[in-house]
Amino acid sequence: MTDEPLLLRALRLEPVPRPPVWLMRQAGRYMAEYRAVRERVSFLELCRTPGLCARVMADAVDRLGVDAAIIFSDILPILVPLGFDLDYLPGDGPVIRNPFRAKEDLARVPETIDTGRISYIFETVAETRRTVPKEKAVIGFAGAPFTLASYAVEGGSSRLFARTKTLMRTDPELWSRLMDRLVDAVTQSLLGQAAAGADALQVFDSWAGALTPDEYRKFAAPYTERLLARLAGKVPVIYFCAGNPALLPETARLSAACLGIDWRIPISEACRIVGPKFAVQGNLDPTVLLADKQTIRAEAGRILDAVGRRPGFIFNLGHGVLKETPVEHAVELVRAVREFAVSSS
Ligand code: 1CP
Repeated sequence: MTDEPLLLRALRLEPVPRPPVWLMRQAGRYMAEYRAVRERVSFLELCRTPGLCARVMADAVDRLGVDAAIIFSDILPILVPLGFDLDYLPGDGPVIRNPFRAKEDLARVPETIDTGRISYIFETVAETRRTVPKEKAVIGFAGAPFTLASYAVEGGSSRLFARTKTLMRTDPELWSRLMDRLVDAVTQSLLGQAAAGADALQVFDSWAGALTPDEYRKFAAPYTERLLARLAGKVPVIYFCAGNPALLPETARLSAACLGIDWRIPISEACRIVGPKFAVQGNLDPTVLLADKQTIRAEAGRILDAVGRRPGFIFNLGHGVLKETPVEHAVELVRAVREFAVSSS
């Protein structure tokens, strides 16, 4: 018996006794233990305290019975060494007080970041690796360049990404200079996380789904590809692009080991589009976890029956756990996936 994490075997498309399972945003506000920690420290302080990050994630992994620990961190703190003034406001989410809007703003975005300013992320990886059992994979992560640019330009969360799209269309040269700097910073972060002991890395492109396939090909994919190419041969990378199944044929050209699939497309259809060369991860609608346990089992079963035996299938949600989710429902989902045996017919 090997204690190599199931997730790593699945990422290499090797046979596994059952699909590995973990949940995006598996530690967070839906868990009482997490809320108790947050009563004592702010979110940014928590991110900057590796021992506490490792504890928060290890407790969630233990409670849920999942096969992987994603490090407890966030995609946005990388913007701080890039010259952005980031804060998280209770209820409103992230804010960037000095957003990127014009040519003059480029001068305050360094070409390379001082990685000393994100060393707490690397320490969180190392500490999480020391804390969780060795048969569980530790996943490092970062935001994709487009998604990070959208926060930098909008100054926070957005629904329409109007400023971001206007900048990229009206000043493609400035857009590309900003994206180059994001690619470099994210590359430094992910290489550092790999060196600190991450078994796999995930790149979150949460908002690239707002683009058309043409725009994605022009304004987002080349930068993501440059990032992925720099990580090639180091550790396997999962690329998760949410919100727009029309982008799948584009994402299937990228140098990732695995593609994350949201819930807006049947998983069998997504697998057909991306072909056999990628592992695939997803795609249960996170709102299913708000329903009763019987419904949760039925919906998970539907996905497992369709692709549970496909080499390289990793069970996950189609986006992050919602904060209204009852923890026992998430536990029940993981139990249902763990009961699925690949050899049964
Ligand atoms: O306590 C709090 O109020 C903070 C809430 C919170 C948490 C728990 C934020 C603020 N970030 C996180 C942790 C986090 N973020 C993790 C690690 C925990 C885990 O997965 O279990 C990860 C992987 C992320 C990644 C993240 N942050 C993404 C990509 C995934 C996704 O959901 O699309 C994005 C877009 C963010 C930005 C962000 N950070 C926090 C919030 C509320 C948001 C989203 C804001 C928005 O909708 O624009």
